[in-house]
Amino acid sequence: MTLYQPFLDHAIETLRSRLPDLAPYPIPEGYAQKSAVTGKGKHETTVLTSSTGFQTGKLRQIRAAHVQGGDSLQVLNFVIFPHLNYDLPFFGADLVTLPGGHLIALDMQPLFAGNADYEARYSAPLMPTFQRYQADLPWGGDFPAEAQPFFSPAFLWTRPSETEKVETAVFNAFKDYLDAYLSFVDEAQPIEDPDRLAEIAAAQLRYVHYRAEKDPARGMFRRFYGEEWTEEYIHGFLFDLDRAIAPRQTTATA
Ligand code: DBV
Repeated sequence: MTLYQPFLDHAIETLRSRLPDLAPYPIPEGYAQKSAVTGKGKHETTVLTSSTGFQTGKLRQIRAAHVQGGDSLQVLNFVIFPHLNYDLPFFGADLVTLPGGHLIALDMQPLFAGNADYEARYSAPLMPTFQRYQADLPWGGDFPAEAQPFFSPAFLWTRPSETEKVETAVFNAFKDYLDAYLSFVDEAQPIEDPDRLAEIAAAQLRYVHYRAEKDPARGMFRRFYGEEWTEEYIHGFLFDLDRAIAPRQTTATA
């Protein structure tokens, strides 16, 4: 069973058709695909994590982590990181299916939370769409307070119990949010002002440091693939801005 493959297929097809300069984003050796067998006897399942990466002139990294572990573990984590000379928000989709149900986080995550001008540019145009889906996808309840500054007023956060909701309303919201995001990308102009550039870099690093340190998936990845693989996956691919800014000398691995 795969629940989020259609989301990933749609995203890749849309990126290919709307971003003429789409190019691959390098994925470290041993990280594009990783599988592990878990469980015993008839509960034995294979958990496969597949990674996809792209980049364009305006977008530093477009990446997807797709975890497929049978009916009770399906995850698509799809994030777009703009280059540091654009003040575009992040496109953040965290689509998680666990035995307890579905957890859906979909947002255009702001660089500057609570900033009226920024919200007018990057959230207001999305609010009618947000309101339309919120009627069908009620608020998912509490989530870490420290994560709140990283979400916009259009944050679609919901925990539907019905899989059919994911296949219809969530899928349509994902498509509409991605479509709106790519229109923001089309309009985006490079920033030259040094102070503004410094603010953008600080905001992106704040977001990446928080997500890398608090990645709710860390425990899951460690369980399946071990700590070393997990830390390198998080810091070397999923949230790799530090490496992109100051590429470290890769020590020759024994
Ligand atoms: N989350 C990731 C990556 C994942 C992933 C790379 C590839 O950032 C999966 C895998 N997210 C994942 C899993 C869970 C969550 C939870 C497996 C469930 C963990 C569990 O309950 O066992 C949005 N993701 C969450 C939660 C939120 C998000 C709010 C619930 C966390 C909680 O309740 O403690 N997107 C996520 C997030 C931020 C964001 C936390 C913060 C800025 O942008």
